[in-house]
Amino acid sequence: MSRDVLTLSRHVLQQFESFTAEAQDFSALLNRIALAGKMIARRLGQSGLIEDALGITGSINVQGEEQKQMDDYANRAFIRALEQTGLVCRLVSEEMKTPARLPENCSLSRLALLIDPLDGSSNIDANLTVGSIFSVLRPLENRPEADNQDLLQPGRNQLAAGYILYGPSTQLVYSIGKGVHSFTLDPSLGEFILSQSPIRTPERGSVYSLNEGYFCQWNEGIQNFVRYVHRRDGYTSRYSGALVADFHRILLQGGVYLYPGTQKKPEGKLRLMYEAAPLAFLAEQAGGVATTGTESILDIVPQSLHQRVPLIIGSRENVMEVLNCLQGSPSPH
Ligand code: P6P
Repeated sequence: MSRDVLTLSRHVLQQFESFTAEAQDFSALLNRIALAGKMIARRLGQSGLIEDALGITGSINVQGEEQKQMDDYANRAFIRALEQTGLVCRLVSEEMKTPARLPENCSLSRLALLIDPLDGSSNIDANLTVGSIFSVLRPLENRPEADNQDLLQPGRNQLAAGYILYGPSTQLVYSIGKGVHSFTLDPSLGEFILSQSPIRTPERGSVYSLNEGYFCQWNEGIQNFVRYVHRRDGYTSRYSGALVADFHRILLQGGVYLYPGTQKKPEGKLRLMYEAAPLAFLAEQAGGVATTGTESILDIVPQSLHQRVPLIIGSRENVMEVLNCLQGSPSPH
């Protein structure tokens, strides 16, 4: 029997189990995020062929990093996909110091979208996998809008989170808190079609994913975990340089991804509100865990929109092995 063609917008409505205005707004919002993803996927597919799609813009982004042409394009794609919809007001982005208002006079009480528009963009010039990460928050009514304090809330408050993975196929993975669901873009239809639902992360996996080039900068606990996996059969290393790709593998197959802090940068590299928190939301929805090493990612109350945080995320048993090493008691095996 052929599989039903279930589109993203219909799946979102089904998730709400009713066609309320909120359900329709969410369906429309996920559709506009998907539109941004289609625009970015199309541009990535042409990047070796058209002028100024590769390389750098010459400016430095809010992260203090060289902005890639595609970083700028991806950020503008999300703005263009959302600016006239009235679905969200503030767009928080890794590429912008302050949130964009969509449109300028929008009501700050409307939903906010937080994005890493193109994660892993250093992979682009080598034609490797990259992704976009998104998170949806409702502003807190009891917090001032000034300085976006009404957005500084723990990841457990997210209304939705997900990512778009630009790989051999383009996939959109999302959750509104009712499990994790994956869609594959059918270019001939221009639609994201349901491909895996629900996604459950194995209790244990064989993959560990971290950049061992930083070994000397890590604390003793992380170094002990690396020594442990080197001695132990059953672990294999995979690290692509794109968080979304490395996380997607672990979400499906199990294992653990780490981007630890170092003595010099205890907070690590990854951003809490639009990288770690949305992926932590998905990880927990799929049965996995996400921690800084001392606290759950989803419990952290952010102090700023672009706050960095160490990240250890993946299968419950693999993350526990990391925590055992951090707490000084080498894993039992
Ligand atoms: P490093 C990409 O810049 C990113 O934010 C993640 O996608 C990726 O996992 C990590 O940084 C790679 O950082 O320091 O290993 O090159």
